[in-house]
Amino acid sequence: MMAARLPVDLFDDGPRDVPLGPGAVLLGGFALPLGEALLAAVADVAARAPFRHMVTPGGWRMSVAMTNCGAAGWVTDRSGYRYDPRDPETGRPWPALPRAFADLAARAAAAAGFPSFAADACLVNRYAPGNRLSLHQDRNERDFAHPIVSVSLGLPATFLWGGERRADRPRRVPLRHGDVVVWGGASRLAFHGVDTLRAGTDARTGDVRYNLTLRRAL
Ligand code: MD3
Ligand code: FE
Repeated sequence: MMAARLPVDLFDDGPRDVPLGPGAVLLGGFALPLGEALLAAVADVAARAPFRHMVTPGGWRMSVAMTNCGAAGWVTDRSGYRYDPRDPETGRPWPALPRAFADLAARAAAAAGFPSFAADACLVNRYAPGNRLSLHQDRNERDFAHPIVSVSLGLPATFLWGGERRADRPRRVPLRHGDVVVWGGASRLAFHGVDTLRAGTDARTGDVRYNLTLRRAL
């Protein structure tokens, strides 16, 4: 018997390459084929450098849990923000940057017009329902000519993309599992954040969202 043709749109989950602004592009689903390998690598990193809630210079504990891998990791404490070659919690160097992270970042950056991007650091963020990341700029890296590549895994989130000034009303960009965004050029110093994560269940990550930000920090 002939199977009934389902009313599916083959392109529903196809590529969604959306230019977000000068130097910024959303590569929808770019990391989908690698999702499981990336999550396995996150678990491996977290086994050696556990997720923790860092304290801001102002004394607030961050709701988002973080860890790092690579030659240096982004940390904050009462003394300020910095890249540190060692994990302050263990005194050991951060776990090496997994090959899958570095390869993905290079391919995504090239697809977005940054052909020679070589990440040396990755901040791994873990969001539970109710967690948010308030508007900020990423300016602890040495050279802003390098883009930042971000990879979303697990629960969906709403990314908040502000402008050059903190007061600019942010645009809301939905990010799903497997989405990759490359932020370079004139967008590199844009204010950005993540809206409060809504509760949900993802088949791959359960009740959390992970975000990888691959950077050239040093
Ligand atoms: C735009 N992470 O770790 S990723 C961060 O989803 C951070 O966890 C968010 O902001 C997250 O610093 C957003 C997207 C992102 C990352 C870096 C950027 C957007 C950016 C740097 C400049 C402009
Ligand atoms: Fe950021």
